Amino acid sequence: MQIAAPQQPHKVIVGLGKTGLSYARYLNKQNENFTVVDSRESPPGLQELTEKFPDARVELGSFKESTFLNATELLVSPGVDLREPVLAKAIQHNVPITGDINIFAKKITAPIIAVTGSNAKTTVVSLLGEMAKKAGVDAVVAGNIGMPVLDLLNKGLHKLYVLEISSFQLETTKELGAEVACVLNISADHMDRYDSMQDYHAAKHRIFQACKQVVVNRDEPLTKPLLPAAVKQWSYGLEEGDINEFGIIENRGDFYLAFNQEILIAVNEIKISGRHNLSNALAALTIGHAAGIDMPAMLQALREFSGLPHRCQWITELAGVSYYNDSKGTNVGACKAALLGLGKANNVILIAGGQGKGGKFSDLKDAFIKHGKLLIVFGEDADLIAKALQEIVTTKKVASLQEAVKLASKQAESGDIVLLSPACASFDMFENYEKRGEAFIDAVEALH
Ligand code: UMA
Repeated sequence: MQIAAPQQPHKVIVGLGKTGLSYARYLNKQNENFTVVDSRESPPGLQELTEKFPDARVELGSFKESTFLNATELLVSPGVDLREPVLAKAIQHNVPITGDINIFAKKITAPIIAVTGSNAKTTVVSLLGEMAKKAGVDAVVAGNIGMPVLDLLNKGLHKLYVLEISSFQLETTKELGAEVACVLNISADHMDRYDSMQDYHAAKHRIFQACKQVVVNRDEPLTKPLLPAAVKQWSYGLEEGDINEFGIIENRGDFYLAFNQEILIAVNEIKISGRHNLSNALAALTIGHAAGIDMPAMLQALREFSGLPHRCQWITELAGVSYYNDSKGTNVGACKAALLGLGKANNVILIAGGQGKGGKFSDLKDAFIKHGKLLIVFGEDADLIAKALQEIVTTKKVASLQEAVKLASKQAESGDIVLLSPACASFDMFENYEKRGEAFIDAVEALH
């Protein structure tokens, strides 16, 4: 591996994953020299970098202070913690730092819809993408969803950018200037990366910098920013809305999504399941309306939207028991939403476990009291979850996800739900949450 200390001041790309490679492509296009650093010895983007940019300087292993302090600018990947000592020192020495969303927002003149939140970001931006498409708007969905935004600059311009933005990406974003900005919800996540909930909250609220319109979730007061009255505010919530608000109304025992107290669409026309998904549907409609997307087209897209894999994904029904894969439920907030969204009285057998990331599992108590029947825990933080909840729900510990599924199927009765919503990251046992979800589906299919 070519390892060379830079001779002169230079831009430094920190982290060689998807974002790092997109920085390299971007700087290369600008004819700029750069150094790439990564604290892993063989980072995921290394092969592609050396193939495409054989002249790039690469430093692997422990970060070197001199490289950071000599940089004219640090282009930081979201996975790299700004508290990382070498990086923190460079920031203290006023070395400029930036992130991909920040660079992108400065380059683009078309409107940006910016969505963040602890959960449901990907569902909402995907649905918004479908809504824009149905309305004939030339829109693209990118960001934390898996498409680094800088790669969009190489692919021709669009009329509307729908961006999923993580708190990590927001940390390096200075002035986003979104047409519409929304924090969907805030619950503890990534607490290994933040010193406090306040810090996490502050990172999320950076999405509102210089935005033109704001969308607020009335059911989650922490999503409301402190902004001047001149910034237009829209809101949605699961209760009936007021004038100019989105909400849910009841009419003769049936429920409808509504705007301005007028019916938009019946709840039973919507395919994505659970109350939390009604909130997601309302979020997309409110954001889309603020951005000027045609309402009938949005409603048609909502009717057709059947959700995303690994997010409260219905797998099958066996002997009257429904199996749901919510492997993307990687924090307590997501798990709680799935329990409350899918549960009916005490009919949920929950499979949870993995790496807890400092999450507060006792926050699941109320949801368990309402809907929990049995808790099956596995993985690195199984004992922590059990300790937090075993007083209120029967809890069993198993060694693997396969064992959890077998036990769940033995204990379940007709009308029950077996839900994998781990409230944890997957990395102790799986490559990622997708692989964990696939392993769950395989284990369920093996029950046939
Ligand atoms: N690295 C270091 N030192 C560190 C930490 C990381 O060198 O201290 C290196 C790693 O060795 C690795 C590289 O940085 O080589 C990885 O960079 P990265 O973690 O920023 O990952 P990317 O591949 O660039 O993917 C990132 C987002 N990842 C994270 O925020 C952790 C992806 O979100 C996103 O899709 C992608 O940019 C494109 O925008 C993933 C994610 O898990 C899905 N996001 C979190 C979430 O949704 O909860 C925030």
